[in-house]
Amino acid sequence: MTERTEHTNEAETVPREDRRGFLRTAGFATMGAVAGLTIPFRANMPNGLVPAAFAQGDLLGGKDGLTLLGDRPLNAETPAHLLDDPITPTDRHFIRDNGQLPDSMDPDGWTLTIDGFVDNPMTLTIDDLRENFEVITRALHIECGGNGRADFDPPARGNQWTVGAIACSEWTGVRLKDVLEAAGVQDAAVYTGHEGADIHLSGDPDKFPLSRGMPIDKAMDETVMIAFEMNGGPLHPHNGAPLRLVVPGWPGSCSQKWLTRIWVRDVEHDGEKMRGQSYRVPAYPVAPGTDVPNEDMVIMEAMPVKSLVTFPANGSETGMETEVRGHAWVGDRTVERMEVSIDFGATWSDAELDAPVNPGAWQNWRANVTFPQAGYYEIWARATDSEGVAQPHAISWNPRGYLNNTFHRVGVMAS
Ligand SMILES: Nc1nc2c(c(=O)[nH]1)N[C@H]1C(S)=C(S)[C@@H](COP(=O)(O)O)O[C@H]1N2
Ligand SMILES: [Mo]
Repeated sequence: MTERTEHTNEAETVPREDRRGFLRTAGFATMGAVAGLTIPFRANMPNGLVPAAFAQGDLLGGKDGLTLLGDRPLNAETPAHLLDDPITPTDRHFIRDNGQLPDSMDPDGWTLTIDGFVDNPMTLTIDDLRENFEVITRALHIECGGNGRADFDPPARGNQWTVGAIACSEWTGVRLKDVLEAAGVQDAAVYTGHEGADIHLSGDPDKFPLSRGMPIDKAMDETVMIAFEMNGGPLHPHNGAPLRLVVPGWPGSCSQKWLTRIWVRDVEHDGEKMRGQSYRVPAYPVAPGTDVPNEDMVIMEAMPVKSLVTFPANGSETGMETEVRGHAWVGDRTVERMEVSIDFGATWSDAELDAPVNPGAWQNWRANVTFPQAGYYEIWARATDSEGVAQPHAISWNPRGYLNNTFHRVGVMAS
């Protein structure tokens, strides 16, 4: 990897691995000791009871500080201030599951099938991928198409993501393009269809919780990866272990987790959540609350320009001068400009913006702000992409609450 700015925040003064590993193996007595608690009625605790205070952490498989949105399927987002690192640690990568975890996530014996409109259909193990293709490591961002849905008015059905369904981890794997070239994509191919081993909520083995795809041109993009490592370690169970797609800049739903098959098709893929209103937006702007017929909805492709303020945290106290920093990203373009405002958007000043460490990575930015007097301020951050498109003030409303890229606002008390 090329240069990065490292910032640490308070939560990292305790080495997270140690704390997590310790908690995972600790009994109740030690858990109490860790939290600095005595449990007076410990003798009455049923054997195997997980103390309620620890239950969420346990459910989220060691994830650190994520906000649980729902547990069936499991969905959890990361508060903005916990996304401060230039590369998102595995235990802070958000979770968006449409079904239940596969029965087995054992990398040994896991296979990926490439078939359909290819000359050489193949079934590959993870070792085959490692041995036959160039293994690369890239920082790539994944954002859920519904990130920001909580701000829709009238509200949109679905997970009420605020700002934290975004992450940029470092992925190791192979280029999808290299694998597709080895399989020999035929001229008739127009689309991919992705399948994973997760289980539909109904338990029906014939149904996929999610099976999406992308146009063949996007599948052949250099940045699209089949990943078997995340941040130098195994993939987290809820982030698709042991094998997944990573399609930076496109709706997260393209990045199939627990990947078992890439079906090369001569028609647009019609798998689960490709049709109707799922991951689609109206072909034309509509007034909030409009019912849009299915035939007027188009499949979402590249995500719009967006940014986050990851320091300071919303609701925190700051001095009269502070560094403000975060990340900015955009679908198939790059972010060209980053600005901040402390006067509710009346004036904006340029922030320092890094180039992406590689194509498909988010871009880190920072600015120093000086508050003119003590009091409450809102820090607003606005990114502009390489086509001159900036983050808007207002949501472009759509029925399912996708693509909200309004700018991020963080309130602070300066003194
Ligand atoms: N097999 C499978 N892949 C999936 C999903 C899923 O439910 N099943 N969810 C998708 C959606 S909607 C998103 S936003 C991303 C989220 O990736 P993450 O959970 O690793 O953050 O995974 C995608 N891949
Ligand atoms: Mo998503």
